[in-house]
Amino acid sequence: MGCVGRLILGVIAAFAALSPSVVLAREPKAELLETAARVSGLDLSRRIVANPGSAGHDVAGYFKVRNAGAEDLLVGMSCHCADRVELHRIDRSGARPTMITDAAWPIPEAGVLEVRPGGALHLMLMNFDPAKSQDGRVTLELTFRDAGKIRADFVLAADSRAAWSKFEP
Ligand SMILES: [Cu+2]
Repeated sequence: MGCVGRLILGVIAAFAALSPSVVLAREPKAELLETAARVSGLDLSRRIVANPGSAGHDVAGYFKVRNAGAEDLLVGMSCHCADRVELHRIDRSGARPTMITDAAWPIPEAGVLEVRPGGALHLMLMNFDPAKSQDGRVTLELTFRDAGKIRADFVLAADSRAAWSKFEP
């Protein structure tokens, strides 16, 4: 094979090697989008807000807290993107499901609080305004009884179940 033939094969191989990474670059995995959010022994991950696409809706948010330390309590959340952020629990004990606003959620000692799509718990961002997002994220402030306050980015997701499952197990 001549020099030119080898060169052409080399170019083809380079493109073949390159194209999958180009496709991946267009669809980054969710965990790559997520920056670390830690305070004391608490680690916040899978931070998602459902994106309604327009303003004026009450939208759900989800996240996971890993606790390496003693029991703590999530006592409040806020966002400049919403009138207020409530801790909602779906009560299915009656004839039809109702939403209850909790005052706080416990974070068990050396345990996990998982607020996941399809579960009993969700955040509710009242009168959410997606125009307040930046780079597809909004910043929420969480207040823990012992660990104090932490600000964390939440990724806006059109499909929060799909976004949740994109994260590492
Ligand atoms: Cu709700």
